[in-house]
Amino acid sequence: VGLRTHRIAVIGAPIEVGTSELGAVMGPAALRTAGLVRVLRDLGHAVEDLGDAVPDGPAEGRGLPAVAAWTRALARQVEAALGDGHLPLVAGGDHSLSLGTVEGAMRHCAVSGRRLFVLWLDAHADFNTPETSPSGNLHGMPLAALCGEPGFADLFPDPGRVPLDPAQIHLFGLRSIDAGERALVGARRVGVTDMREIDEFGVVAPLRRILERVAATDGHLHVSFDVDFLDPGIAPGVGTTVPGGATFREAHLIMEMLHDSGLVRSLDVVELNPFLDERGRSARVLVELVASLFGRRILDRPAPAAAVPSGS
Ligand code: HAR
Ligand code: MN
Ligand code: MN
Ligand code: MN
Repeated sequence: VGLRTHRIAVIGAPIEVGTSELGAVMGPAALRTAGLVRVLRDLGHAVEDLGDAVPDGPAEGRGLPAVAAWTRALARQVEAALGDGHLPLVAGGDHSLSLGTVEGAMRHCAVSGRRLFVLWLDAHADFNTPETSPSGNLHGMPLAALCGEPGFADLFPDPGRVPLDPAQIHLFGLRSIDAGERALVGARRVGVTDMREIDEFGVVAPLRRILERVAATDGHLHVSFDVDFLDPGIAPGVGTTVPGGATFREAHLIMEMLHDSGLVRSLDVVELNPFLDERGRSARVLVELVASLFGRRILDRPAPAAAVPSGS
């Protein structure tokens, strides 16, 4: 696997209307401060920092109208970046921003003809509806909304919109799920690799299966990386820490495998809350991991043949 260079469009999404914990609005700035753009350029990528997105409409309060305004803006920007041949890297901001990024990727895939797959690296399933949510926070609901579950009126007003198929989603790292959400994830047959599976088999076997599935159709892999996927011991800067998260080495290996697959075409880095961080630690860990996803490697040796799907 040689060095792949991309044209990367970095888009800040300073959004915290989807959560009750303030501070995620500072996430994009902290990621830039930790060297996000510089690190990618040093790897040889052409990086355009498009600055921070601006909501398309009033975005006050924590309700659906505010999230809808962000969703419109981000969907449009991500679709445009992909159409331009860029790989959009959207830096958040709470996880409701993925309503926009995944929607943008869906619209692009409707044109490119590639099948979209969404890899959701997260402690949570983010598959609540307003009905099942214990908190009412929209960052716990984006996947349900994208899949067309009821209760999200006006978020996607186009009556002809084809919802995301839950079979195109794979939750990875799951260890916190609400009762109603669990029932829904099961009923809709969302792909899941929970922490129990990672404890028993490691990250390589389950991730390889996912990558093989995407590679089979040369699909578009959208990766949505929630900081709380990581163990709070290495990434405390997030409002919803859950014990027992991925270690640095697990996450690092995942990033290397994603890179070697060549399948990632869009990326979210979400839920960083610098107000809760400890001296920039979490932001720095995230930048390290992003660098690995974009080709930083320890040695210039071919990846072990067993670790990557063939043909890429
Ligand atoms: N499941 C809980 C809820 O809906 C917590 C969701 C937290 N979500 C995120 N993103 N931090 O994964 O309120
Ligand atoms: Mn450009
Ligand atoms: Mn999340
Ligand atoms: Mn989460």
